[in-house]
Amino acid sequence: MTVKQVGAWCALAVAFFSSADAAELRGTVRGLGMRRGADAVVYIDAIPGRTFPVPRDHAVVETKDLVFAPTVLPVLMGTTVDFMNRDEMAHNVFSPDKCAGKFDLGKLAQGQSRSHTFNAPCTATLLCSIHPEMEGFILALPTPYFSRLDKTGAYAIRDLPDGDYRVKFWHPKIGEQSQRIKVSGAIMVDFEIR
Ligand SMILES: [Cu+2]
Repeated sequence: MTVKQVGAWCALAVAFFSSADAAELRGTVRGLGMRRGADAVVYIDAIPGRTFPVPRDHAVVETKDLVFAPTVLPVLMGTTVDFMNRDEMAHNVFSPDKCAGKFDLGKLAQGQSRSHTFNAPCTATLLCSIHPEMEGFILALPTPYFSRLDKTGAYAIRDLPDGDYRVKFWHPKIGEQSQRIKVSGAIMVDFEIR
């Protein structure tokens, strides 16, 4: 079966495959370029009537070599993120975004860590008041069904119940793209960014 749609976020092909595990949505995103792939996220948008328990484990973003690492981090909303400074110099972490609570963690010395909890769906920009060139992103998402792209542009969203979903793509330079996909069992969907 082939799905063709007009628009920047285009499903190239849909194929069904048998998997030993439960349902799964996976495939590749083409047209991004290798270097930019790691900053891209594919995720399932909010599912009406479904909520998910807040993860107990904290996620971690480091400031290292004058960058936020990882640059883009997807988390389930409700997740607490620890910001750890691994550089010798001091850093600051703040976000001007309302959906992230416009937080400011102050000055972090080497080895220092401070936390913030992302309670609402948000594409939160992370900035450092000391180094204006630093920029990172936390994607606080409404479902735990998300995947960062690997080096080959592949993504995999596992344990996804059957359903009709809005699949979204996000990249800091490209923005958000969205498409409905019907998931039944294990399904493979390749996308192309135009
Ligand atoms: Cu800094």
